[in-house]
Amino acid sequence: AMSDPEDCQRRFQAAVDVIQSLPKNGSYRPSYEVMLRFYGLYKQAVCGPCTVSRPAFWDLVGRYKWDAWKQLGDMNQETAMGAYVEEMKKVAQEVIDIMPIDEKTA
Ligand code: ST9
Repeated sequence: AMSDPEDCQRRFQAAVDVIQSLPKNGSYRPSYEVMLRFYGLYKQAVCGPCTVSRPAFWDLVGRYKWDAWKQLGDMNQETAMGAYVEEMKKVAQEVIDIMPIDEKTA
């Protein structure tokens, strides 16, 4: 069932595997906003709430990443896994809607 914790974990792992196996440079360029959304949910799902301290001011990327994770507060790990999967479905659908047919295999 959808609410089964093992099912949730399996779907999440499948989504993580897909994203980790995508080429770094492809015809689709995810926005920073999209990447940060995936990042925050991934950290929340895998590590739980963010308890580390905010990176130093010169580490801009580190701070954006930290903020994306921190803002999820105490969202529980299963909820984060579900949201990650939903986010991937949403982005995949956007890619399908936007891309010309011949670029989908490029
Ligand atoms: C293209 C093909 O054009 C055609 C379109 C296909 C459409 C498919 C649609 C599906 C959705 C796509 C969404 C993409 C957005 C991805 C954003 C991810 C941030 N999720 O181990 P490290 C963290 S494709 C989130 O050093 P790796 C990890 O905790 C063209 N975060 O690096 C660490 O942070 P910290 C576009 C994850 O293993 C940091 O990332 N291609 C995940 O070398 C670095 O980890 C792409 O967008 C995860 N699954 O790289 C490529 N795993 O240190 C997308 C790890 O703070 N993939 N992290 O703990 C990638 O960029 C990389 O595989 C990676 C991991 C960054 C996710």
